[in-house]
Amino acid sequence: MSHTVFVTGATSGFGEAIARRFALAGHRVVASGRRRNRLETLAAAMPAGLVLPLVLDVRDRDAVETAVTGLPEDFSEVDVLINNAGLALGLEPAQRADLDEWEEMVDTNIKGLMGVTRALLPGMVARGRGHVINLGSVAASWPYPGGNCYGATKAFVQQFSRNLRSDLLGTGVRVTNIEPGMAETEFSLVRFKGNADQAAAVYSGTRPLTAEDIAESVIWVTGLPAHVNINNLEIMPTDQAWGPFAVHRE
Ligand code: NDP
Ligand code: 8X3
Repeated sequence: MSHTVFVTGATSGFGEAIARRFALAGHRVVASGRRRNRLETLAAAMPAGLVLPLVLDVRDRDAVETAVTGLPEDFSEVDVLINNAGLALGLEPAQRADLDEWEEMVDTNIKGLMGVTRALLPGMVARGRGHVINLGSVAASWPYPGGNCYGATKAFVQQFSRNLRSDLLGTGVRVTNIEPGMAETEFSLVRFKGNADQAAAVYSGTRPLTAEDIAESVIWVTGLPAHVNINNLEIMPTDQAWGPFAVHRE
């Protein structure tokens, strides 16, 4: 079956890999993000007419509404939404963290995801089929120093995904929360404000997940029969696991 897929954050990392995988499999893809040149490069590299580049900042609620209602006919019946746009900023302890950065994470990872979901859900419900795939994180369930607000935004994504399932029961619309661990994308470059050495050190000497690994999991969950819903999928690199409890001693 051919899908119409709406991907947020398709200019880099997971979103770009997911958009590519769907387009190369012959599905129509609305590829959105803020960097126009990257979206146009992606569209030009894919089979003609399958990728619609859409410049969109998910934090702009009105722009999200306008973009969704203005989708050209060929791309208007979105049946797969990939809520991927998101970011972590900084790794400072809460008492030193930048409040503006916390707000940017909330505005993007929580409010942006809410807005795009709310704009696209009615069409899915009306058509009796659809799939919302949210990019959560292991940081939703497992705390780490400096993960403060970022992890909390992903905890929202986890519970929002579950509550969506409750609301959508009987509509034919599926919801999946994919929770990756360490994956090498531009994520750390963004977190460390463009400091390439600091970003590279995160992945140095280990074998992180790749964007392609996550795209593969998205293709898997969407390709399952319509009566099967993967609720939550936590994925770590083999080289990553949990740490022990931390104990402060005098
Ligand atoms: P990247 O930095 O490579 O990609 C992030 C994407 O989000 C970019 O395409 C960026 O596009 C987009 N984005 C950021 N802010 C906005 C915005 N306001 N409006 C629209 N798009 C936006 O990181 P990843 O691919 O790794 O991250 C994708 C998702 O996966 C995020 O939600 C992240 O939290 C999550 N994740 C990442 C993990 C990792 O280790 N890499 C692990 C677990 C989860 P542009 O700047 O062009 O707008
Ligand atoms: C990204 C993974 O561990 O950097 O969500 O928070 S982590």
